Amino acid sequence: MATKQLPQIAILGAGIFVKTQYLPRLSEISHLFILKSIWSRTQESATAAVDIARKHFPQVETKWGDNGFDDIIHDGSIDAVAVVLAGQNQVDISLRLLKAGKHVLQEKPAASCTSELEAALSSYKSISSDAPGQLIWSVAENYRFEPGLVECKKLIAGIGKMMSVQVIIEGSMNSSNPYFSSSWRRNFTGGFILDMGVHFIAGLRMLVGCEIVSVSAMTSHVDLTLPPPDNISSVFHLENGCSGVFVMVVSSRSPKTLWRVVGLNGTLQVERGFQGQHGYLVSFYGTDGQNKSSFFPFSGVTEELKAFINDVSEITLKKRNQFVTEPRLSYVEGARDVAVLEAMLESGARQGELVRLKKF
Ligand SMILES: *[C@@H]1O[C@H](CO)[C@@H](O)[C@H](O)[C@H]1NC(C)=O
Ligand SMILES: *[C@@H]1O[C@H](CO)[C@@H](O)[C@H](O)[C@H]1NC(C)=O
Ligand SMILES: *[C@@H]1O[C@H](CO)[C@@H](O)[C@H](O)[C@H]1NC(C)=O
Ligand SMILES: *[C@@H]1O[C@H](CO)[C@@H](O)[C@H](O)[C@H]1NC(C)=O
Ligand SMILES: CC(=O)N[C@H]1CO[C@H](CO)[C@@H](O)[C@@H]1O
Repeated sequence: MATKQLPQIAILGAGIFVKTQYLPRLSEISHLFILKSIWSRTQESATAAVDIARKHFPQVETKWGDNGFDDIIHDGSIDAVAVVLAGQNQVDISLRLLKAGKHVLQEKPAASCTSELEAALSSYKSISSDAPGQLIWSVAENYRFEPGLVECKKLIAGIGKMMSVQVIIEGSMNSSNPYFSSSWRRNFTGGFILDMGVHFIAGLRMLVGCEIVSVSAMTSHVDLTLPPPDNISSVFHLENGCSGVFVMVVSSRSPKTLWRVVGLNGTLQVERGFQGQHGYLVSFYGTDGQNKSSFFPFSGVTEELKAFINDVSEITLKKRNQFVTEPRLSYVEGARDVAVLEAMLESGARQGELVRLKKF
């Protein structure tokens, strides 16, 4: 019997996102890799995640604590590791894994601030230059893989010269949300604005296809059950000369996720919706007064995981030298999302002063 070689991966983390997203989505593509182990700080939480995973990955091992982490680091059969931990610890752990020669898919945000991003990128550079082959450090940002946003990227040229951009986010991060009590998100500078906001900035950057050069913002703390700030209103300026607004309320009674770009020849809008499934409704309004809409169900997490596993397979199994990895997964892309929000938060702390973006 021919045995097809598959990359072997481990997951670090056994929280809500691993149990409700990683494991179900990975099970859809279980023919593409072998899930070797799941690690958590405590045996109890690692076991709870492994119990869920066993249905699709019968051979998965339970690892916990310092010893379990060392086992993963020293296990030469593990090609890649998904790091799905508290935002404050991810960079440190990712760098330790990279040093051990593992490819890493780290959950967003890429880091908690730009000084950490700078240090991270310089460590990665030196680790990579010592590594015998190509070493991947990816940031898992599913919005860059959402079919609705990918479709918009294809349509954007049709609106002609860009005149205005709006990003309106009214979240529903109240006590019914499973992440509401997450302690690390509450102990994060920028609170939910940074942790959730990187998704919407990723969508914005992808849609407009150029970088943000400067921002000005007002922030406030209104809902005292949330960490500060919980709302932000920002003006941003794009490299292409166009400007726009980014408004985000962490917890509202009116859930809304919308990007809208108005151009000389048309308008493109993408809005979260529900048509039997959750997804994005993409609408194009043309010069002839016509509008066209299509609905794209969510599948960003699956697509992003598939892309990472493909990159790992190409490099470790097919030994393809100088293989060009998926650009939407690159660490630098994740870094740029964080830099935009940090600049907005910084401007907010200084009553709207114009802040120029750090370039990554
Ligand atoms: C915008 O519309 C004008 C006039 O209809 C046309 O000449 C031009 O090519 C269009 N530009 C784009 C980018 O579609
Ligand atoms: C919050 O973060 C600080 C600094 O990152 C850390 O020293 C502290 O232990 C954290 N507290 C909690 C409750 O996680
Ligand atoms: C939280 O927000 C959702 C969506 O708006 C709403 O259905 C739910 O009732 C809210 N829960 C609380 C406790 O306010
Ligand atoms: C889009 O066009 C349809 C007719 O083709 C019309 O019924 C609808 O109101 C239009 N929607 C908007 C937002 O203009
Ligand atoms: C920056 C900003 O928009 N702040 C607003 C946050 O929400 C409260 C309550 O609606 C407003 O008073 C603030 O102006």
